[in-house]
Amino acid sequence: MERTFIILKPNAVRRGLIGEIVKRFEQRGIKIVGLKFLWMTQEQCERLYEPHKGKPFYQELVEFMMSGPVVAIVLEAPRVIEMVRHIVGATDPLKAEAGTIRGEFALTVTKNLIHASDSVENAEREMSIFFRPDELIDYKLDIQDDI
Ligand code: YYY
Ligand code: MG
Repeated sequence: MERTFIILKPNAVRRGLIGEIVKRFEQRGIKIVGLKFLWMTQEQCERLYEPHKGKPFYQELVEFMMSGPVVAIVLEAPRVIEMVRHIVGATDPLKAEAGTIRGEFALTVTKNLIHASDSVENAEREMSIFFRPDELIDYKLDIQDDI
């Protein structure tokens, strides 16, 4: 079983889209194993986006991510990293397919509503910035045998 890490960005919270976005993962049968509402610190933000340090969009991205509270979530399912990125859509909302989160609700690259890990290594690294191991909850979904 694989795990991934997502963040509902500050504009997703401000626009009242938490339920709409979380619903899409739940209805797919993906299990929530960690969930937190928080305002990112500079340190958390710099660690999360460490791979992007020095890129032209970095400063704007960091400022935006700290402009309000976010929802940090750890999800679990088979091949969940790829599955979640598929549900989220392309980084640039202009290129995101209709039916994806970004393809339906986002307008610009910076404010593309949601972060999702892109590899097993990054998922582990990113979730460890926001969750202690004991904050990830082990339980069974009712639908486990049905999806
Ligand atoms: O993984 P994903 O979020 O789809 O894109 P990344 O290439 O990892 O970039 C992270 C984040 O940076 C992106 O969600 C918005 C922002 N960004 C940007 O503002 N402008 C770009 N040209 C590329 C990325
Ligand atoms: Mg990325």
